[in-house]
Amino acid sequence: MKVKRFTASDMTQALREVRKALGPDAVILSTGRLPGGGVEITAAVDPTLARGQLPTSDPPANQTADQAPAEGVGDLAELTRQVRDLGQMVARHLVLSEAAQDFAGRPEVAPLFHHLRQQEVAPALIAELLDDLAGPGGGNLLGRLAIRLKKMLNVYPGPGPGQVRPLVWALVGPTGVGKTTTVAKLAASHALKHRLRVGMITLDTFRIAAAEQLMVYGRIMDLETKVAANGEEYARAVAELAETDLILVDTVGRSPHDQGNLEELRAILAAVPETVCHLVLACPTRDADLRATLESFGRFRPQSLIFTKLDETSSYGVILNQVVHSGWPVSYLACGQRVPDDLETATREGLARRLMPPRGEPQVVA
Ligand SMILES: Nc1nc2c(ncn2[C@@H]2O[C@H](COP(=O)(O)OP(=O)(O)OP(=O)(O)O)[C@@H](O)[C@H]2O)c(=O)[nH]1
Ligand SMILES: [Mg+2]
Repeated sequence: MKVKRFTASDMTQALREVRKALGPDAVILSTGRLPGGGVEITAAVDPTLARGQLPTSDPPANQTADQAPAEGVGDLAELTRQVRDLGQMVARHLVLSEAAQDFAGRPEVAPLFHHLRQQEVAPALIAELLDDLAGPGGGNLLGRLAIRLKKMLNVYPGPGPGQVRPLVWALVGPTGVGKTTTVAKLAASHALKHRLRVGMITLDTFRIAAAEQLMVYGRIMDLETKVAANGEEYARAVAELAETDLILVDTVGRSPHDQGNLEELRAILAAVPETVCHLVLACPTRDADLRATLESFGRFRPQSLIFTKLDETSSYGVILNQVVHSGWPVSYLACGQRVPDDLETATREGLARRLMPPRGEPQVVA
């Protein structure tokens, strides 16, 4: 843990210094006003949790998937997580109240500050987005904010040219986030719109009727669909679908705190080394829970994030927060239950638009 003290003329400047020195995952330990004017922040960062270097939760080299961790180790990890979440919550509160004072004194950016706060964008990112936004010449604040948002957001470029076919995409994620529905949407859009040969495999033999759920989609779309219960069957199913362009793999939903079952799923997917995992997350999920999910599912080395259930919320800040925190790009957005209509390919423009104030809101011109 690296702890440092920063002083500056105002809170925004101090936060900028914190971010520059310690990165976006810095936790604010204390803030205060200096007697002679100006502010001070004491901040800390845990280098093992730095942005874009999410722990993969891989078991130690000498620990196999079926070996349970020593008694008490899981409890300690959970306690550490809770203390960290609590620290982040307090820090968020402190930064927000301090930043609110700063931005409230600047009427040209105050409405944008409140809008981004409503969107639940992380305080440190709000400070970065609004810092010096007005600039000396004033000008189009909204335009500049949109540009900054697009720069921060990162989208999946898709498979590179010349990628060996078939592509094998597995959707992993917590329970009930929409993995199976999204597999069906992706299958429909790639088979019907892009005219690719698509096959599907479900590894979900855990839940009653889960495999049947995908088989039904397969029958409706006339796509070959297979069920696999272990690594060997998975490898065989992929081999049998060798004539396709894209194989979509549905997986069983697992809690991010269920390390044993996650490891079991990882071992099954490892039977086909060319498997590319995409992590499915429901947008109406608390930021801290998403963070824990990203850390836990880091073991799958996902190449992209898919956000679902955007239709069930009007706050999209968690998408920006997680993209910046993890360094992983967004590939698709699911905005409803209809297969295949409610799926869109993520673009920087589309994501930034969702985070911007709606058109009807008063324009902020410096
Ligand atoms: N509103 C909304 N509902 C969705 C969306 N995607 C999926 N759902 C619904 O969410 C519920 C769960 O979807 P599934 O596709 O079965 O989720 P899953 O992740 O496969 O669930 P498990 O296999 O049990 O882990 C269903 O009622 C879906 O219709 C979405 O984008 N918006
Ligand atoms: Mg499912």
